[in-house]
Amino acid sequence: MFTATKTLATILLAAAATTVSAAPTATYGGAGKLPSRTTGDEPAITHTVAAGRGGLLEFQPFNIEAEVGSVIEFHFGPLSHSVVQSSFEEPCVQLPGGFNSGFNFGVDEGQAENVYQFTIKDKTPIWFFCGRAAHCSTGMVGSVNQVVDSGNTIDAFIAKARMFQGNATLLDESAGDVEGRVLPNPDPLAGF
Ligand SMILES: *[C@@H]1O[C@H](CO)[C@@H](O)[C@H](O)[C@H]1NC(C)=O
Ligand SMILES: [Cu+2]
Repeated sequence: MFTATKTLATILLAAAATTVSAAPTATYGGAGKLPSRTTGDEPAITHTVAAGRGGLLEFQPFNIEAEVGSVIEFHFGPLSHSVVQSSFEEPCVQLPGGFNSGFNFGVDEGQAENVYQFTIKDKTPIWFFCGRAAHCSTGMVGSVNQVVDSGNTIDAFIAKARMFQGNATLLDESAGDVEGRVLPNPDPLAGF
């Protein structure tokens, strides 16, 4: 009895160890791993997105369905990430006039002290990527309000990003921050 229990525990430990050792390897996508947290009442719902949670090169969630008037709020994990608006066609290139959070969210562990937000003004799809080096080309991208029927889906966008070679293309900082804003992190101890 004792032996059998011990064996089972050993198996479980081995399984857990496998899971842990796999974590630092970039697991792209992350569907369902961290559902968008929503707080507040309409129309002031806030959708929280984690950038680089657990050292992964991904946004969680990477696809958000958001009503007009709701807020998308990015929390930044270890390493240094950013969030930059692109077109659907060029996932790793900043859209002229699009938002760019800049790189002021670096942190060694936990979450950066500030978050980056923008408000959804209409249902036009928003495509975004991490501007750090080649993170975008590994699939560190996301969308708000993809249009499934158009073929411009988040899956197609991720595939395009991964075909891209090299570092992201950013415009001058002055060209960014069109819609976005930096605020103190309201929940720096949660979730990372
Ligand atoms: C890409 O970015 C990395 C990190 O900033 C840098 O070391 C490297 O030189 C860049 N590569 C090119 C081709 O610009
Ligand atoms: Cu990144």
